[in-house]
Amino acid sequence: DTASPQRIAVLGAPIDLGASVRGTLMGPAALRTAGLVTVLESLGLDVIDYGDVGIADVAELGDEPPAKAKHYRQIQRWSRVLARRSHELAQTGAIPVFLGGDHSLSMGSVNGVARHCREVGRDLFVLWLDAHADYNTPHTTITANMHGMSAAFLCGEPGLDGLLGDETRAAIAPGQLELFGIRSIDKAEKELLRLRRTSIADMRAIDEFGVGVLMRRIIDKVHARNGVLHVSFDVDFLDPELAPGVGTTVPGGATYREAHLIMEMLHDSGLVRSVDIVELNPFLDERGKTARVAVELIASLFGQQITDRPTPSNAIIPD
Ligand code: 5AB
Ligand code: MN
Ligand code: MN
Ligand code: MN
Repeated sequence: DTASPQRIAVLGAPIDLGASVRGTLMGPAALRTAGLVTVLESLGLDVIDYGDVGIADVAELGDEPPAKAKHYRQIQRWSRVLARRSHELAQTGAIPVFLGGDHSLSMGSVNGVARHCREVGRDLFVLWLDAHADYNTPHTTITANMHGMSAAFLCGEPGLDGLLGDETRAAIAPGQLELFGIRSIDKAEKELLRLRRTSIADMRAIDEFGVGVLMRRIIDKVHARNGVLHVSFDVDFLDPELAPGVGTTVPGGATYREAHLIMEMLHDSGLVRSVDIVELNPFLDERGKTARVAVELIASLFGQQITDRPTPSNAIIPD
């Protein structure tokens, strides 16, 4: 639409204490090694890599940690610094791309983006591509792992209310969360999701209707509300055959072709304003396979196409 190239702001968050399996802290390095920045540049985008964020300078707060939230203090420091950086990056007009790191990083990244959206009066919708719903709270969790709580936290569920301290918590309405690719939900988590009437495209729905129809529905809804999209891409969304480099594999995930179609449709929608790539565990990967697939998918999300169509036939031109 404009003459100046789209700007992308890459920020790594080497965090792995939110998960039970160590190793996602190597995720940002693996994604860079797999060529993330050069691939985006080759698409004509203006990429600034801000390196990795750290928590060394983030003070500890004095709130009472919840009984069931492992490494609460550390995750709190990550969330606080990420919420602040994410808000700053969104304000620059660039598209922030957060490299994880386990999925607890979204508590900070999405919060910052949501705060910015609130300030500019746009509704933020969050597309959660994941095998899991991540809709546990410290009350419902059976593992106490905080990477299973991020979506619930973002929807304002109780139990982690002191997490950001004085940082403005910007919750999204449960109706602005779109869970997609889900195939593993805990019992209490399922009840909470039912209570909130959360939109869930589980693998059964994907098998029955196909990703094209389900994605079109989400894209149309966001357009109709004049909203924008954050894509939180947990690589365990993909089938473990395709993406073995994750700590929480669940069989029966998205295929190579389904994942590419999703990314291409998201690009054509023009709605995506921010992205997380999370849960890549290079320690468990097979010769960089998962990192490479993740980079390919991000390239599709930012406009790489099999054939170079100057104007995609199904493009939706945002007003
Ligand atoms: B992931 C589980 N529901 O709460 C829990 O990988 C798994 O970010 C959460 O999606 C998986 O610990 C978190 C059993
Ligand atoms: Mn997740
Ligand atoms: Mn997951
Ligand atoms: Mn995981």
